[in-house]
Amino acid sequence: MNALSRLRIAIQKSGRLNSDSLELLSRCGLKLAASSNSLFNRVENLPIDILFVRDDDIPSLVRQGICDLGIVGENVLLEEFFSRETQDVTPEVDTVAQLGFSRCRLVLAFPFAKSFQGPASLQGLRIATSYPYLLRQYLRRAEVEAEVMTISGSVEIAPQLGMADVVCDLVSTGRTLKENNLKEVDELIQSQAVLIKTKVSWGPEKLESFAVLQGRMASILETAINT
Ligand code: PRT
Ligand code: ZN
Repeated sequence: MNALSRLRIAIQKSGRLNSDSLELLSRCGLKLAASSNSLFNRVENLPIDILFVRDDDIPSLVRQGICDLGIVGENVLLEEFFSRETQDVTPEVDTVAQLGFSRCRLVLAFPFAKSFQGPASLQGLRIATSYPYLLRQYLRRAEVEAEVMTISGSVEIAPQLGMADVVCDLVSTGRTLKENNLKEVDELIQSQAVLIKTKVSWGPEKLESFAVLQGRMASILETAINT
């Protein structure tokens, strides 16, 4: 069986999604070959390969059909979608399943002392975020003009440093916001990890491998919901 007939799945190389993604694939019965290559691994018992990448690269790898499937947060998927809103005709991706892990929310947070009376309170403010496209979408809908300051990490510290007035960032427990004297004032999206699938068409071998994987995953997810 050549490389083109093997199903290729992109997962995060390291970070919050990595171990849950690997665990799910392992529960689906996929046995990874012992390999010295940390970016690519063959599955021994099914015609499937795993590619380890940064989570931000997963939507475009799957959209372009370089990978057939991917496991990524809905936040990253939506951000990539809005970053391309004026662009091309390349097919989008299909979301096959919500996987129930890496749950978080993208929220707006204000310093404790600053009051929020709806999106209009953002007018003219500097907002630090790693999600500029989702934030601009929110601002457009609210018909508010604010300065979007894109930073790739440690967003919550920006107001204390005088870099921004407020922030728009992911929360799960809410601890980081609290530690930085910030309060949640509005929610942009809720997110969890999802399995996405390319719209680029497959040959019969890939279709067969996908059917096996999807069947096993569906019963695992169903069990998780019912327990
Ligand atoms: O290197 P690579 O680009 O692959 O990874 P990354 O650094 O971009 O992402 P990573 O591993 O940090 O997160 C991967 C995905 O996990 C995210 O895209 C979300 O889908 C999901 N996720 C779930 C989270 C969180 N929970 C989360 N709490 N991602 C980030 N956070 C951060 C948040 O940005 C904030 O700084 O955790 C802090 C808040 O956590 P609490 O618990 O204090 O609220
Ligand atoms: Zn990332």
